[in-house]
Amino acid sequence: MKEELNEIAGKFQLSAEVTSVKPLGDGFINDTFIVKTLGNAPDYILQRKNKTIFPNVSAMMDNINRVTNHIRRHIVEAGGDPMREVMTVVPTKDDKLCYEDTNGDFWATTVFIPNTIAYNKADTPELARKGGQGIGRFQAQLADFHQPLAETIKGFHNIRYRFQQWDEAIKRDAANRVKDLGEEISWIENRREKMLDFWKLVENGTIPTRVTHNDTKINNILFDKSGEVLCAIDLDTVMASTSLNDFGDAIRSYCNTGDEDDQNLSNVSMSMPMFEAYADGYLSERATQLIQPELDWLAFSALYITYEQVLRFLMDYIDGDKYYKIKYPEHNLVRTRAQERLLEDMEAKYPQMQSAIANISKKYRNE
Ligand code: GN1
Ligand code: MG
Repeated sequence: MKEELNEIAGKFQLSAEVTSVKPLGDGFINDTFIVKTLGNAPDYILQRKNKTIFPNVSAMMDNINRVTNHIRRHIVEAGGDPMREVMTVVPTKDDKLCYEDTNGDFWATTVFIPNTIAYNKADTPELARKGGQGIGRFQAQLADFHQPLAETIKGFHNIRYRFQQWDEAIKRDAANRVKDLGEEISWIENRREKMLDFWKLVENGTIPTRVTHNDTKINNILFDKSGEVLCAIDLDTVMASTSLNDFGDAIRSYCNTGDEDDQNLSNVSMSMPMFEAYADGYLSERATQLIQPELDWLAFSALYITYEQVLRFLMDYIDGDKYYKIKYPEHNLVRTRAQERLLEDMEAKYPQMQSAIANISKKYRNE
């Protein structure tokens, strides 16, 4: 395996000889490796992209390449550091953005950014504020990106499409688990109409579609050692979507006082101080650019994305754990229950969340 990985790394335009290739992190979707090189040359991140989840890796890499090149131009104009404040895609020696190996797996490489921190949890409001600012800035850098992007995962945050998949999964009952999930399934069904009512506002254009990240949980943001956001990573899902999804998914992760897969549900709740801090950072960059319906529905986006996440974890459990990597047999069910608890707490705090957004946006819009 080691030799094979070295060989795969060697397919890319690296600026020095490879000294080692080792696994990095524990992503849910792709397999990630760090490629160390000789001397002062940069190191690299090598990823085997999950081809079941991403049916067209070339189109995905083309999205990432165009988006990062666009962001890089803004960074250079602003006098920033283009090697640290945005990801850099490294092409193969024959100038492609990904390499297909003999098994039909697709690999892609980016430059490794040294001296950074990625968090799995936000433990201070200050960190949440910086995270919000980081995603706000990312969206702002892409506000003038008007090229079409490939839809890397069909209907990713489209709840109508998710219900279609959900109805099929229940009917298929591939792992024969539906019979034990009555409570969880009713929990989803009780909220179906409310979620679809919101989605109609996206379908009728009241809430616009923009270029967004779509997977903004905290460990997809790189911070430097002084606590400033450097850049958004894990750009596999950059595509056209509503700005709300990036906000909602971040709240789902930054503001949870427990873990995403906490077995102890009493650890799980939505922290209002973290919510206010994240919203303050995000709106400091975006309040004057978003339109009123986006601001009106910003708090709801946290409920929407958390709901979608419950549905996706439970659907994967029903399907027999085909999508997310799991660490033990009930993992997807544990994730489901922990995210249900988080959403219930958000529902209880929704009026507070809404008034916080209204106050913070007024502040930044000088109203
Ligand atoms: C996956 O790839 P990663 O671990 O950052 C997933 C997200 C989920 C998240 C749940 C492409 O994110 O949508 O919200 O797990 N990414 C994809 O933690 O499905
Ligand atoms: Mg990730």
